[in-house]
Amino acid sequence: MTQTPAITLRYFEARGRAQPLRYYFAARGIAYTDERVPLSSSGKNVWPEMKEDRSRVGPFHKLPVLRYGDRTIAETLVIGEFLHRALGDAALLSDENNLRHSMLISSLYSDVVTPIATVLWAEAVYVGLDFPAFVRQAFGRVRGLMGRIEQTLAEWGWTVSARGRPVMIADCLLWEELDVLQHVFGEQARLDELPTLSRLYAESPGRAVFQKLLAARPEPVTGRGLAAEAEIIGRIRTYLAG
Ligand SMILES: N[C@@H](CCC(=O)N[C@@H](CS)C(=O)NCC(=O)O)C(=O)O
Repeated sequence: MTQTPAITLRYFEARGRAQPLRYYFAARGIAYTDERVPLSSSGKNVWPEMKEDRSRVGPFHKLPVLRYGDRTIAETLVIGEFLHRALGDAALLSDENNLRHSMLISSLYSDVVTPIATVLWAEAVYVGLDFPAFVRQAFGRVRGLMGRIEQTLAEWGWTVSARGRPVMIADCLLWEELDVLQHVFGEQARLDELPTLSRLYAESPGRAVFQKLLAARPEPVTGRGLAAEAEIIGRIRTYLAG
């Protein structure tokens, strides 16, 4: 097992921005404390008070926050980049492959994670929104990008290179987004039409660990809570089928 200082990952009781980091620690056998802050929908609304405690929520008063020994690191992308270097992954990749790793993370985070979360939150945020039209538009963009990622990962030979090295942050984020895509958009995600991504999803070296973690703690993708999110997802699928 890799020797590290004490690690705590603090995030809400949701998959959200932290789930790929949870997968990463589990797949790599890295001991850490998975501190999950209850969502307000659970009835225990501890966040407003915690949010004022900079020692726990970091410089921007948001989560996730990583404690790594005596260091506090905020911002999801920065946490991922920090772990990639601190745990020796960057040293295992060539300059070119480090760039590819970062590019894939950046694209998935900005153009897949964020739009899907925005769709799930949209009705609460934008009063009077034409939600079905918004869903179709957002889904079209995300699905289009997945086609581009399919082509790029095939060109990069990602499936083969991923088999020859430890599970890295980009692998965890990619698997999570492929899972979330299907969870939210159902069969409309049409993953079967994307052979490289289908294969990466089915044969990712971390898959068994990721699935075990998900099954152990079924949680919503966003902070809306399981019940509210399930209802929204049901409607999203209806709009896309119509
Ligand atoms: N730019 C930050 C955004 C973090 C963020 O917005 N976190 C949300 C949860 S996903 C949060 O802490 N929300 C509570 C709040 O803002 O009060 C990142 O990428 O990590």
